[in-house]
Amino acid sequence: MEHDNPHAFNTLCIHVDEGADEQFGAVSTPIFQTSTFRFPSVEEGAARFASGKGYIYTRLKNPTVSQLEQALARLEGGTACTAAATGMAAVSGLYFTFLGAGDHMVGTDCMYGPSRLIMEREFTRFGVQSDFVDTSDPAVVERHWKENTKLLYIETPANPTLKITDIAACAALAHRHGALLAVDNTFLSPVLQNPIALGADIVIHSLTKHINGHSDVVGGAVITKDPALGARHRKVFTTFGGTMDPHQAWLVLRGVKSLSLRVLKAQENAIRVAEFLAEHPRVESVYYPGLKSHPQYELARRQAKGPGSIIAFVLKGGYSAGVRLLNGVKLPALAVSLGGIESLIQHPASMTHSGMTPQERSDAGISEGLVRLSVGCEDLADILEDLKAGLAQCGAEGHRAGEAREP
Ligand code: LCS
Repeated sequence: MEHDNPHAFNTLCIHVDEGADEQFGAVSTPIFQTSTFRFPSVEEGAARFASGKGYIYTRLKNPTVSQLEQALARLEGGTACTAAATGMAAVSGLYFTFLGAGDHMVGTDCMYGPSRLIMEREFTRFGVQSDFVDTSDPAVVERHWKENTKLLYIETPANPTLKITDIAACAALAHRHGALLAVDNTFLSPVLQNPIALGADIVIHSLTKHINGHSDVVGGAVITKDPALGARHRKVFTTFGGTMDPHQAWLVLRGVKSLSLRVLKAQENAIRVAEFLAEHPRVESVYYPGLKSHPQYELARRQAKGPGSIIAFVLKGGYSAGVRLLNGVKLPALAVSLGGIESLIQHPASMTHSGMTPQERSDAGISEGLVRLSVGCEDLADILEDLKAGLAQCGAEGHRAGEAREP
Protein backbone atom coordinates (compact mmCIF):
# COMPACT_ATOMS: atom_id res chain seq x y z
CA MET A 1 0.00 0.00 0.00
CA GLU A 2 1.17 3.53 -0.71
CA HIS A 3 1.21 4.83 2.86
CA ASP A 4 2.51 1.89 4.84
CA ASN A 5 4.64 4.13 6.98
CA PRO A 6 2.36 6.25 9.20
CA HIS A 7 5.08 8.90 9.40
CA ALA A 8 5.04 9.34 5.64
CA PHE A 9 1.29 9.74 5.89
CA ASN A 10 1.67 12.31 8.67
CA THR A 11 3.93 14.41 6.45
CA LEU A 12 1.40 14.13 3.63
CA CYS A 13 -1.44 15.31 5.94
CA ILE A 14 0.57 18.32 7.13
CA HIS A 15 1.76 19.42 3.69
CA VAL A 16 -1.25 18.33 1.64
CA ASP A 17 -2.33 21.87 0.61
CA GLU A 18 1.13 23.38 0.28
CA GLY A 19 1.31 26.07 -2.38
CA ALA A 20 -2.42 26.71 -2.34
CA ASP A 21 -1.82 30.46 -2.32
CA GLU A 22 0.39 31.41 -5.25
CA GLN A 23 -0.35 35.12 -4.89
CA PHE A 24 0.95 35.83 -1.35
CA GLY A 25 2.45 32.51 -0.28
CA ALA A 26 0.10 32.14 2.70
CA VAL A 27 0.97 28.93 4.57
CA SER A 28 -2.70 28.35 5.47
CA THR A 29 -5.05 27.95 2.50
CA PRO A 30 -7.00 31.21 2.11
CA ILE A 31 -10.77 31.20 2.59
CA PHE A 32 -12.43 32.34 -0.62
CA GLN A 33 -15.64 33.48 1.03
CA THR A 34 -17.51 34.35 -2.12
CA SER A 35 -20.63 32.95 -3.72
CA THR A 36 -19.70 33.98 -7.25
CA PHE A 37 -16.66 34.79 -9.42
CA ARG A 38 -16.22 37.78 -11.74
CA PHE A 39 -15.56 36.90 -15.41
CA PRO A 40 -13.00 39.16 -17.14
CA SER A 41 -15.09 39.07 -20.33
CA VAL A 42 -18.25 37.58 -21.80
CA GLU A 43 -16.08 35.25 -23.86
CA GLU A 44 -14.24 33.98 -20.77
CA GLY A 45 -17.54 33.48 -18.88
CA ALA A 46 -18.91 31.48 -21.80
CA ALA A 47 -15.66 29.47 -22.02
CA ARG A 48 -15.85 28.54 -18.33
CA PHE A 49 -19.43 27.34 -18.71
CA ALA A 50 -18.53 25.39 -21.84
CA SER A 51 -15.41 23.71 -20.41
CA GLY A 52 -16.24 23.45 -16.71
CA LYS A 53 -12.73 24.84 -16.09
CA GLY A 54 -12.11 27.82 -13.82
CA TYR A 55 -14.42 29.20 -11.17
CA ILE A 56 -18.02 30.26 -11.83
CA TYR A 57 -20.15 29.90 -8.72
CA THR A 58 -19.39 28.39 -5.29
CA ARG A 59 -22.03 25.67 -5.42
CA LEU A 60 -20.17 24.32 -8.47
CA LYS A 61 -16.59 24.88 -7.34
CA ASN A 62 -14.69 27.13 -4.94
CA PRO A 63 -10.88 27.35 -4.54
CA THR A 64 -10.91 26.61 -0.77
CA VAL A 65 -13.27 23.68 -1.21
CA SER A 66 -11.17 22.47 -4.19
CA GLN A 67 -8.07 22.41 -1.95
CA LEU A 68 -9.88 20.18 0.53
CA GLU A 69 -11.20 17.95 -2.27
CA GLN A 70 -7.74 17.53 -3.78
CA ALA A 71 -6.31 16.79 -0.34
CA LEU A 72 -8.90 14.11 0.40
CA ALA A 73 -8.46 12.50 -3.03
CA ARG A 74 -4.69 12.29 -2.37
CA LEU A 75 -5.10 10.90 1.15
CA GLU A 76 -7.44 8.18 -0.09
CA GLY A 77 -5.45 7.43 -3.26
CA GLY A 78 -8.36 8.48 -5.49
CA THR A 79 -8.48 10.79 -8.50
CA ALA A 80 -11.54 12.92 -7.71
CA CYS A 81 -13.49 14.11 -4.71
CA THR A 82 -16.66 16.11 -4.17
CA ALA A 83 -17.08 17.61 -0.72
CA ALA A 84 -20.57 17.70 0.75
CA ALA A 85 -22.35 19.77 3.37
CA THR A 86 -22.67 16.73 5.68
CA GLY A 87 -21.81 13.04 5.68
CA MET A 88 -25.46 12.27 4.98
CA ALA A 89 -25.41 14.60 1.96
CA ALA A 90 -22.46 12.54 0.71
CA VAL A 91 -24.30 9.24 1.31
CA SER A 92 -27.59 10.44 -0.23
CA GLY A 93 -25.69 12.03 -3.12
CA LEU A 94 -23.92 8.74 -3.79
CA TYR A 95 -27.27 6.91 -3.98
CA PHE A 96 -28.77 9.70 -6.09
CA THR A 97 -25.91 9.64 -8.63
CA PHE A 98 -25.35 5.94 -9.00
CA LEU A 99 -28.84 4.42 -8.57
CA GLY A 100 -32.14 4.92 -10.37
CA ALA A 101 -35.60 3.39 -10.77
CA GLY A 102 -35.34 -0.37 -11.24
CA ASP A 103 -31.88 -0.62 -9.65
CA HIS A 104 -30.99 -2.60 -6.54
CA MET A 105 -28.22 -2.18 -3.98
CA VAL A 106 -26.79 -4.42 -1.29
CA GLY A 107 -25.60 -2.75 1.90
CA THR A 108 -24.18 -3.63 5.32
CA ASP A 109 -27.07 -4.31 7.72
CA CYS A 110 -25.27 -2.73 10.63
CA MET A 111 -24.23 0.70 9.41
CA TYR A 112 -24.87 4.25 10.60
CA GLY A 113 -28.69 4.17 11.00
CA PRO A 114 -29.66 7.05 8.66
CA SER A 115 -27.38 5.79 5.81
CA ARG A 116 -29.58 2.70 5.74
CA LEU A 117 -32.89 4.39 6.56
CA ILE A 118 -32.72 6.99 3.78
CA MET A 119 -32.44 4.11 1.31
CA GLU A 120 -35.08 1.83 2.83
CA ARG A 121 -37.61 4.50 3.75
CA GLU A 122 -37.17 7.17 1.03
CA PHE A 123 -35.39 5.86 -2.09
CA THR A 124 -38.05 3.17 -2.39
CA ARG A 125 -40.38 6.03 -3.43
CA PHE A 126 -38.22 6.36 -6.56
CA GLY A 127 -38.21 2.64 -7.36
CA VAL A 128 -34.80 1.74 -5.89
CA GLN A 129 -34.67 -1.60 -4.10
CA SER A 130 -32.18 -2.63 -1.44
CA ASP A 131 -31.15 -5.46 0.83
CA PHE A 132 -29.15 -4.73 3.97
CA VAL A 133 -27.35 -7.90 4.96
CA ASP A 134 -24.41 -9.24 6.92
CA THR A 135 -21.70 -8.20 4.45
CA SER A 136 -19.01 -9.67 6.72
CA ASP A 137 -19.93 -12.95 5.01
CA PRO A 138 -19.35 -12.70 1.21
CA ALA A 139 -21.64 -15.75 0.69
CA VAL A 140 -24.54 -13.76 2.19
CA VAL A 141 -23.82 -10.88 -0.20
CA GLU A 142 -23.73 -13.27 -3.13
CA ARG A 143 -27.04 -14.80 -2.03
CA HIS A 144 -28.77 -11.40 -2.07
CA TRP A 145 -27.26 -10.34 -5.39
CA LYS A 146 -29.80 -9.66 -8.15
CA GLU A 147 -29.66 -9.10 -11.90
CA ASN A 148 -30.23 -5.39 -11.29
CA THR A 149 -27.76 -4.91 -8.38
CA LYS A 150 -25.67 -1.88 -9.32
CA LEU A 151 -24.03 -0.95 -6.04
CA LEU A 152 -22.50 -2.77 -3.08
CA TYR A 153 -22.23 -0.31 -0.22
CA ILE A 154 -20.31 -1.41 2.85
CA GLU A 155 -19.35 0.21 6.11
CA THR A 156 -16.29 -1.33 7.76
CA PRO A 157 -15.74 -1.31 10.68
CA ALA A 158 -19.50 -0.94 11.02
CA ASN A 159 -21.26 1.59 13.22
CA PRO A 160 -21.78 0.62 16.04
CA THR A 161 -20.86 -3.09 16.25
CA LEU A 162 -17.36 -2.81 14.73
CA LYS A 163 -18.09 -5.79 12.48
CA ILE A 164 -15.54 -6.05 9.67
CA THR A 165 -16.30 -6.63 5.99
CA ASP A 166 -13.60 -7.90 3.63
CA ILE A 167 -13.09 -4.99 1.21
CA ALA A 168 -11.00 -6.89 -1.37
CA ALA A 169 -13.47 -9.80 -1.45
CA CYS A 170 -16.39 -7.39 -1.90
CA ALA A 171 -14.55 -5.52 -4.67
CA ALA A 172 -13.95 -8.80 -6.53
CA LEU A 173 -17.59 -9.82 -6.07
CA ALA A 174 -19.05 -6.47 -7.21
CA HIS A 175 -16.71 -6.26 -10.21
CA ARG A 176 -17.48 -9.82 -11.27
CA HIS A 177 -21.10 -8.67 -11.57
CA GLY A 178 -20.22 -5.36 -13.28
CA ALA A 179 -21.27 -3.32 -10.22
CA LEU A 180 -19.56 -0.68 -8.10
CA LEU A 181 -18.18 -1.05 -4.59
CA ALA A 182 -18.49 1.95 -2.26
CA VAL A 183 -16.94 1.90 1.22
CA ASP A 184 -17.77 4.20 4.11
CA ASN A 185 -14.28 4.73 5.58
CA THR A 186 -15.40 7.10 8.36
CA PHE A 187 -14.48 4.82 11.27
CA LEU A 188 -10.80 4.35 10.39
CA SER A 189 -10.00 7.35 8.16
CA PRO A 190 -7.33 7.15 5.43
CA VAL A 191 -4.66 6.98 8.14
CA LEU A 192 -5.64 3.40 8.94
CA GLN A 193 -7.53 2.07 5.93
CA ASN A 194 -7.34 2.75 2.19
CA PRO A 195 -10.31 1.07 0.47
CA ILE A 196 -9.28 2.19 -3.04
CA ALA A 197 -5.97 0.34 -2.68
CA LEU A 198 -8.04 -2.74 -1.77
CA GLY A 199 -10.19 -2.45 -4.92
CA ALA A 200 -13.06 -0.10 -3.96
CA ASP A 201 -14.41 2.28 -6.60
CA ILE A 202 -15.80 4.89 -4.22
CA VAL A 203 -14.95 6.01 -0.67
CA ILE A 204 -17.42 7.91 1.49
CA HIS A 205 -16.57 10.00 4.55
CA SER A 206 -18.42 11.80 7.22
CA LEU A 207 -15.78 14.51 7.61
CA THR A 208 -17.56 15.44 10.84
CA LYS A 209 -15.60 12.61 12.49
CA HIS A 210 -11.83 11.94 12.46
CA ILE A 211 -10.96 14.07 9.43
CA ASN A 212 -12.19 17.33 10.91
CA GLY A 213 -11.67 15.88 14.36
CA HIS A 214 -12.70 18.76 16.62
CA SER A 215 -16.48 18.28 16.92
CA ASP A 216 -17.08 21.75 15.52
CA VAL A 217 -17.99 21.13 11.86
CA VAL A 218 -20.19 18.74 9.89
CA GLY A 219 -19.16 17.68 6.41
CA GLY A 220 -18.90 14.80 3.99
CA ALA A 221 -17.04 13.62 0.91
CA VAL A 222 -17.32 11.19 -1.99
CA ILE A 223 -13.95 10.14 -3.44
CA THR A 224 -13.63 8.05 -6.58
CA LYS A 225 -10.85 5.96 -8.02
CA ASP A 226 -11.88 6.70 -11.59
CA PRO A 227 -12.02 10.30 -12.89
CA ALA A 228 -15.10 9.60 -15.06
CA LEU A 229 -17.08 8.35 -12.05
CA GLY A 230 -15.95 11.43 -10.12
CA ALA A 231 -17.00 13.76 -12.95
CA ARG A 232 -20.41 12.09 -13.16
CA HIS A 233 -20.89 12.46 -9.41
CA ARG A 234 -19.77 16.10 -9.37
CA LYS A 235 -22.19 16.97 -12.18
CA VAL A 236 -25.18 15.38 -10.42
CA PHE A 237 -24.25 16.43 -6.90
CA THR A 238 -23.53 20.10 -7.63
CA THR A 239 -26.97 20.29 -9.26
CA PHE A 240 -28.51 18.39 -6.34
CA GLY A 241 -26.98 21.19 -4.28
CA GLY A 242 -25.63 19.67 -1.07
CA THR A 243 -22.12 21.03 -1.58
CA MET A 244 -19.72 22.43 1.00
CA ASP A 245 -19.20 26.01 2.08
CA PRO A 246 -15.65 27.53 1.89
CA HIS A 247 -15.38 28.32 5.60
CA GLN A 248 -16.44 24.78 6.45
CA ALA A 249 -13.81 23.46 3.99
CA TRP A 250 -11.10 25.59 5.59
CA LEU A 251 -11.90 24.23 9.04
CA VAL A 252 -11.83 20.63 7.79
CA LEU A 253 -8.55 21.30 5.98
CA ARG A 254 -7.12 22.55 9.27
CA GLY A 255 -8.26 19.29 10.87
CA VAL A 256 -6.49 17.31 8.13
CA LYS A 257 -3.12 18.73 9.26
CA SER A 258 -3.31 16.87 12.58
CA LEU A 259 -5.33 13.87 11.29
CA SER A 260 -2.55 11.30 11.55
CA LEU A 261 -1.36 12.52 14.98
CA ARG A 262 -4.88 12.44 16.41
CA VAL A 263 -5.92 9.11 14.91
CA LEU A 264 -2.75 7.33 16.07
CA LYS A 265 -2.89 8.85 19.59
CA ALA A 266 -6.59 8.03 20.03
CA GLN A 267 -5.94 4.50 18.79
CA GLU A 268 -3.05 4.06 21.27
CA ASN A 269 -5.46 5.03 24.05
CA ALA A 270 -8.29 2.88 22.68
CA ILE A 271 -6.20 -0.30 22.60
CA ARG A 272 -5.53 0.12 26.33
CA VAL A 273 -9.13 1.08 27.09
CA ALA A 274 -10.44 -1.99 25.22
CA GLU A 275 -8.04 -4.24 27.17
CA PHE A 276 -9.17 -2.62 30.42
CA LEU A 277 -12.86 -3.10 29.56
CA ALA A 278 -12.33 -6.71 28.44
CA GLU A 279 -10.87 -7.56 31.85
CA HIS A 280 -13.37 -5.60 33.93
CA PRO A 281 -15.72 -7.81 35.97
CA ARG A 282 -18.75 -5.63 35.18
CA VAL A 283 -18.29 -5.87 31.42
CA GLU A 284 -20.09 -8.65 29.58
CA SER A 285 -18.51 -8.25 26.12
CA VAL A 286 -16.31 -5.84 24.18
CA TYR A 287 -16.42 -5.30 20.41
CA TYR A 288 -13.09 -3.92 19.20
CA PRO A 289 -11.13 -5.16 16.17
CA GLY A 290 -7.86 -4.77 18.09
CA LEU A 291 -8.79 -7.52 20.57
CA LYS A 292 -8.01 -11.13 19.70
CA SER A 293 -11.56 -11.96 20.84
CA HIS A 294 -12.99 -9.99 17.88
CA PRO A 295 -14.33 -12.56 15.40
CA GLN A 296 -12.58 -10.87 12.48
CA TYR A 297 -9.35 -9.92 14.25
CA GLU A 298 -7.17 -11.44 11.50
CA LEU A 299 -9.14 -9.81 8.67
CA ALA A 300 -8.97 -6.44 10.47
CA ARG A 301 -5.19 -6.78 10.76
CA ARG A 302 -4.89 -7.72 7.10
CA GLN A 303 -6.93 -4.93 5.57
CA ALA A 304 -6.30 -2.02 7.97
CA LYS A 305 -3.21 -0.55 9.60
CA GLY A 306 -4.89 -0.48 12.99
CA PRO A 307 -8.16 -1.06 14.86
CA GLY A 308 -9.01 2.64 15.35
CA SER A 309 -10.46 4.29 18.41
CA ILE A 310 -14.13 3.29 18.53
CA ILE A 311 -15.15 0.60 21.02
CA ALA A 312 -18.58 -0.93 21.63
CA PHE A 313 -19.35 -2.91 24.77
CA VAL A 314 -22.17 -4.41 26.79
CA LEU A 315 -22.24 -4.33 30.57
CA LYS A 316 -23.45 -7.09 32.83
CA GLY A 317 -26.85 -5.79 33.80
CA GLY A 318 -27.49 -4.72 30.18
CA TYR A 319 -29.38 -1.54 29.46
CA SER A 320 -29.90 -0.32 33.03
CA ALA A 321 -26.22 -0.76 33.90
CA GLY A 322 -25.35 1.07 30.65
CA VAL A 323 -27.58 4.00 31.65
CA ARG A 324 -25.83 4.23 35.01
CA LEU A 325 -22.43 4.26 33.29
CA LEU A 326 -23.43 6.86 30.71
CA ASN A 327 -24.89 9.12 33.39
CA GLY A 328 -21.93 8.44 35.68
CA VAL A 329 -18.85 9.13 33.54
CA LYS A 330 -17.48 12.68 33.51
CA LEU A 331 -14.70 12.74 30.95
CA PRO A 332 -16.37 11.41 27.79
CA ALA A 333 -19.17 13.74 26.73
CA LEU A 334 -22.53 11.99 26.63
CA ALA A 335 -23.03 12.84 22.97
CA VAL A 336 -23.47 11.21 19.59
CA SER A 337 -20.78 11.52 16.91
CA LEU A 338 -17.28 10.07 17.12
CA GLY A 339 -13.71 10.66 16.03
CA GLY A 340 -13.33 13.96 17.89
CA ILE A 341 -10.24 14.88 19.86
CA GLU A 342 -12.34 14.41 22.99
CA SER A 343 -13.87 11.11 24.11
CA LEU A 344 -17.59 10.70 23.40
CA ILE A 345 -19.98 8.07 24.72
CA GLN A 346 -23.51 7.20 23.56
CA HIS A 347 -26.23 4.53 23.51
CA PRO A 348 -26.94 3.41 19.89
CA ALA A 349 -30.38 1.77 20.47
CA SER A 350 -31.92 4.96 21.88
CA MET A 351 -29.77 7.45 19.95
CA THR A 352 -27.90 6.91 16.62
CA HIS A 353 -29.81 3.75 15.66
CA SER A 354 -33.20 4.59 17.21
CA GLY A 355 -34.76 5.05 13.74
CA MET A 356 -34.42 1.30 13.12
CA THR A 357 -37.09 -1.06 14.45
CA PRO A 358 -36.09 -3.28 17.41
CA GLN A 359 -36.17 -6.25 15.00
CA GLU A 360 -33.88 -4.49 12.50
CA ARG A 361 -31.46 -3.64 15.31
CA SER A 362 -31.53 -7.16 16.65
CA ASP A 363 -30.94 -8.62 13.14
CA ALA A 364 -27.99 -6.24 12.72
CA GLY A 365 -26.48 -7.27 16.07
CA ILE A 366 -27.16 -3.97 17.85
CA SER A 367 -28.27 -5.12 21.28
CA GLU A 368 -30.30 -2.80 23.55
CA GLY A 369 -27.48 -2.71 26.12
CA LEU A 370 -24.71 -1.80 23.67
CA VAL A 371 -22.67 1.29 24.63
CA ARG A 372 -20.40 3.01 22.08
CA LEU A 373 -17.29 4.83 23.22
CA SER A 374 -15.21 6.99 20.89
CA VAL A 375 -11.86 7.25 22.63
CA GLY A 376 -10.18 10.63 22.30
CA CYS A 377 -6.68 12.00 22.78
CA GLU A 378 -6.88 12.79 26.51
CA ASP A 379 -4.27 11.31 28.86
CA LEU A 380 -4.92 7.61 29.15
CA ALA A 381 -4.77 7.60 32.95
CA ASP A 382 -7.60 10.16 33.10
CA ILE A 383 -9.79 8.14 30.72
CA LEU A 384 -9.21 4.94 32.66
CA GLU A 385 -9.78 6.56 36.04
CA ASP A 386 -13.06 8.05 34.90
CA LEU A 387 -14.26 4.75 33.41
CA LYS A 388 -13.26 2.92 36.61
CA ALA A 389 -15.30 5.38 38.67
CA GLY A 390 -18.26 5.13 36.28
CA LEU A 391 -18.18 1.33 36.25
CA ALA A 392 -18.07 1.25 40.03
CA GLN A 393 -21.52 2.86 39.95
CA CYS A 394 -23.11 0.16 37.78
CA GLY A 395 -23.96 -2.85 39.87
CA ALA A 396 -23.87 -6.11 37.93
CA GLU A 397 -27.10 -7.24 39.54
CA GLY A 398 -29.36 -5.87 36.79
CA HIS A 399 -32.51 -3.78 37.34
CA ARG A 400 -33.18 -2.14 40.64
CA ALA A 401 -36.58 -0.79 41.53
CA GLY A 402 -37.38 2.50 39.79
CA GLU A 403 -34.36 2.30 37.50
CA ALA A 404 -34.15 2.52 33.72
CA ARG A 405 -35.84 -0.21 31.70
CA GLU A 406 -34.98 -1.20 28.14
CA PRO A 407 -36.21 1.48 25.72
N1 LCS B 1 -21.27 7.47 7.98
C1 LCS B 1 -20.93 7.09 9.22
C2 LCS B 1 -20.13 5.84 9.42
C3 LCS B 1 -21.33 7.85 10.32
O1 LCS B 1 -20.96 7.45 11.53
C4 LCS B 1 -22.10 9.03 10.10
C5 LCS B 1 -22.58 9.84 11.24
C6 LCS B 1 -22.44 9.38 8.79
C7 LCS B 1 -22.01 8.58 7.75
C8 LCS B 1 -23.25 10.61 8.50
O2 LCS B 1 -22.45 11.74 8.65
P1 LCS B 1 -22.96 13.20 9.14
O3 LCS B 1 -24.04 13.61 8.20
O4 LCS B 1 -23.45 13.07 10.52
O5 LCS B 1 -21.73 14.03 8.99
N2 LCS B 1 -22.48 9.22 12.47
C9 LCS B 1 -22.92 9.67 13.61
C10 LCS B 1 -22.87 8.94 14.81
O6 LCS B 1 -22.46 7.78 14.92
N3 LCS B 1 -23.34 9.67 15.78
O7 LCS B 1 -23.82 10.87 15.34
C11 LCS B 1 -23.58 10.96 13.92
